[in-house]
Amino acid sequence: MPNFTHAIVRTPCPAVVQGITSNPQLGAPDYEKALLQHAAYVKALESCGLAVTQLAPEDAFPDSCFVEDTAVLSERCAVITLPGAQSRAGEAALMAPTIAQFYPAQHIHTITAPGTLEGGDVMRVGDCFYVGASARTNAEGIRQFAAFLAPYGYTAKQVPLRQVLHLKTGVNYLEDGNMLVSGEFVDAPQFTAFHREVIPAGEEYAANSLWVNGRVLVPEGYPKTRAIIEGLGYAVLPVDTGEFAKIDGGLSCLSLRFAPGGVG
Ligand code: CIR
Repeated sequence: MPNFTHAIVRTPCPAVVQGITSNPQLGAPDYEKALLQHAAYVKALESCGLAVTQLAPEDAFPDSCFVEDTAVLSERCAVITLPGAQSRAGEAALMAPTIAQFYPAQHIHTITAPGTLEGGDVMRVGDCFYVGASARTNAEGIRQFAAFLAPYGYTAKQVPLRQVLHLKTGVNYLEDGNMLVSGEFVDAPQFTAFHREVIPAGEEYAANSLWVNGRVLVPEGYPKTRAIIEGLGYAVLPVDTGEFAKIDGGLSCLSLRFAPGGVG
């Protein structure tokens, strides 16, 4: 995978305190803290060499800081998604004009109803895109996605998913053949060819650690996972995402990372 040159983020809006959550017992995010954590996240991306486009907060969409779910970006093409969460469906159209600044129109494709797909369900390994068939991403969305990618020489492989929100909630590729796996993905047959590191019990949230240009962003507060990743030889950048964790958001969800126009 080529290094990323760009990232897109969206500043959390005040309504982020009403973001969708499967863990209401954790309480709502503190808005001011979320803003500070988001700013530190942007700095971490910049320190990895990315030019970060920061979009304005959108209060109509509480979860709109989780831009990863609105698009899948590669060197050769861009796919605007259609989030399966009803309150988030409009976020994709909101992102489209920004994508158009980076990709020629003929290389931008858009998932349409009845298809749904969220970027958190897409994990790239080289030219293969694994797609979680989740409550948010349906078979028709995956079919459209695979058809969009095929002419560019990319493939899409469906991964069944039963327990977690998105595919990348539980499994992430760190490049170099290394993969972090947790829960239902520990023995998933799709991933047995990789060097898999199992996330220790109690640190499942850190399965969503993020490779960026040879370094790995790791959520703060997960020392065992950090040690595992350092043991693989990566320099680690700890980033506090505690406020986003309260509404099921992880490190990858908060940005789109890409290198447009690298190939073809
Ligand atoms: C949601 O439920 O959609 C948000 N509260 C969290 C989205 C997390 N996104 C991601 O994992 N890519």
